[in-house]
Amino acid sequence: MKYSEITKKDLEFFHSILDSKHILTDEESLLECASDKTEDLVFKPAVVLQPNSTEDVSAILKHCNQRNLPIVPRGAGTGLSGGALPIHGGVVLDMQKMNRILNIDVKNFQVTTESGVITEELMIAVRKHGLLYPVDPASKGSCFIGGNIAENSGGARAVKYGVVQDQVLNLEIVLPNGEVMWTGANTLKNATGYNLTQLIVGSEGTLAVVTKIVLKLIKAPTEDLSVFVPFQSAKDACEAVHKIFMAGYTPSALEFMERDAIDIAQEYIGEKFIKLKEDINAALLIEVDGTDQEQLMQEIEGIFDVLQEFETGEILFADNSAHKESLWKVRSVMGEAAKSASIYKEEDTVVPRAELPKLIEKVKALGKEYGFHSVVYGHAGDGNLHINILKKDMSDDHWNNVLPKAIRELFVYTRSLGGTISGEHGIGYVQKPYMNTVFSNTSLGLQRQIKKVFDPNNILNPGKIFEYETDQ
Ligand code: 2HG
Ligand code: ZN
Repeated sequence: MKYSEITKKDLEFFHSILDSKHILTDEESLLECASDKTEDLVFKPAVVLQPNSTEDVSAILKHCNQRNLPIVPRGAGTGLSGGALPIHGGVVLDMQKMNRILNIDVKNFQVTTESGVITEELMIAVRKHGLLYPVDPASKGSCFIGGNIAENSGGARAVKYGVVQDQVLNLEIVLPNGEVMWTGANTLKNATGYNLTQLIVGSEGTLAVVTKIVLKLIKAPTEDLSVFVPFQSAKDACEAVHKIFMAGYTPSALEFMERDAIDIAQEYIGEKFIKLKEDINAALLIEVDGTDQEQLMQEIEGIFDVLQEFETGEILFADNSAHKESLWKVRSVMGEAAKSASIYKEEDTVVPRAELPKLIEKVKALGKEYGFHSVVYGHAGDGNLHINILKKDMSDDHWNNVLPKAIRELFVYTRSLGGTISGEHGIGYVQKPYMNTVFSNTSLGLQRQIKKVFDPNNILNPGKIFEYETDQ
């Protein structure tokens, strides 16, 4: 697909819509929007536009559509599959100015927000009303709620409260031709027509630009307890996960981490909150929440009973909020820490949770076979493992030509366990060669046709999820 170049006339048009300070062409701003948190990839756009309203977004999209200019919506750039990379150059639509929380409807447990709001700010705002927006990605302090919609983000609490798709009631979107529409209704139930809301969730900015979001909220639990359980064997830690659920417990978080991930995270933080004995190779970080401390204690004791059959190390019980924060900090910086150590690729495999032990074993076996080092952690309660493959001193040839074979083998295996290749980070740019490990040509063909219905000129975030015309 050949796109037009941005001309002086295009810039003049953008100046007729936006304040000059929201049209960025300086090198620093272009470079800032040239990458996200995906590997070491860099694609420079020609211009960065910062709309302030739905009307701005509409006028910009309409123009790009008429002029055949590629345009890539961008949140905070924390994505891990390259969804925000402007791989064809063109326009980056930086949503950071659309950062208003529009309405907290305390009677109906709903919030309406613009898409450029930082997720944690939204959480804090609703919390003041005793309400909880429960989707808790590790990057919540910087990521935007709009980016979370685009990628269908999850995070640690998804195991009890669900992922983004479970919280979204309605979306205001702008189509590539500039038309503005709402996808659904602000209701808890909706059996009215096709579910366009859910089609947009997770569509990675390829179908429309999300400008407003209506989310459902819950009454915030008042109590929680966290425990850190070291295991001698990573496979055992994974094995314990489904047994906890089978015994009747639903933790609000159930996170897995390998020894390496804990060590790297603590080194990155510069403090050793958790001291592990030599024989410890993995851990589970378990949280339960509710409104009654005593009941939570009973739940934790019940979970300990389940864990008795495994070789565990000394269990750390977070008995004050500082201790709890330290434990969770180790978990939440894990991704950042692994990525600061080396160039990396991150896989986001997800399987039915009883299959986790097989998945972790396969990852390690493939590492031996293909010569790669992986640091694995993730949302074990959801069957979702983040597999960070570190390049370290691997040759470029091995990295570019051999490693993709190992990844393909891992994905085919994941599929054979009933799983899929992304739980919460999306397909974006880097995972699209692997779409055919999980989808038939019929399915890919249907998905491609949906893209064409929304974006016949393929201007909106082109080259993401799959190629527009053909399979890889
Ligand atoms: C994690 O589990 C996250 O550490 C990292 O998936 C991604 O929050 C993020 O941006
Ligand atoms: Zn995650």
